Amino acid sequence: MKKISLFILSISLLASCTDFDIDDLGFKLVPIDSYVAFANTGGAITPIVRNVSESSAIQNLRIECPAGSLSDITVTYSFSGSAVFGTDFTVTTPGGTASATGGTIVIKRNKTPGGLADFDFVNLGIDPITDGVVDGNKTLTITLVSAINANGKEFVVGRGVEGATIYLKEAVINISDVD
Ligand SMILES: [Ca+2]
Ligand SMILES: [Ca+2]
Repeated sequence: MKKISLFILSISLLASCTDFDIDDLGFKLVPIDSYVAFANTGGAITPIVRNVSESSAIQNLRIECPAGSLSDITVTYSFSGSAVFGTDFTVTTPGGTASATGGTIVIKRNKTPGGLADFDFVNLGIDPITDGVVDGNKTLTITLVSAINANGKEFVVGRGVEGATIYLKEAVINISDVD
């Protein structure tokens, strides 16, 4: 009889724990968002702004998918600003394309999962052009437009939640004239 009473007491105590949560056990579940975004130095979410000149080396902009992907991701981006593709800068596009309005680049699926170094990413190389013309300073904004993998999964571009600030969807490169 005592055992049965204890059992009933235990059940009623459990039933009264309406706010039971996995956090109560000391665990914290932190999901890794499935987004594609630019990566700033050290994982910072501050805007990416590079101040360079026409004679500067290629600017590698890292585009990452921290949660990884089951297949290669094609990322579409656009250009805006006063810098002109083919005149003020050109692009190195591994597995992608580029034109005056923007282009695509492919994040290859990492074949050796496990560990931070295995995050799926690619570097978009923006190469400033020394044009030999006095043409003033130019600015270039690269905006991520969409990202989809070979399985048809679409990724959110930029970091953050809908309705709030979206981080690292854009990267800005200011190119100063050297002539
Ligand atoms: Ca120029
Ligand atoms: Ca120039």
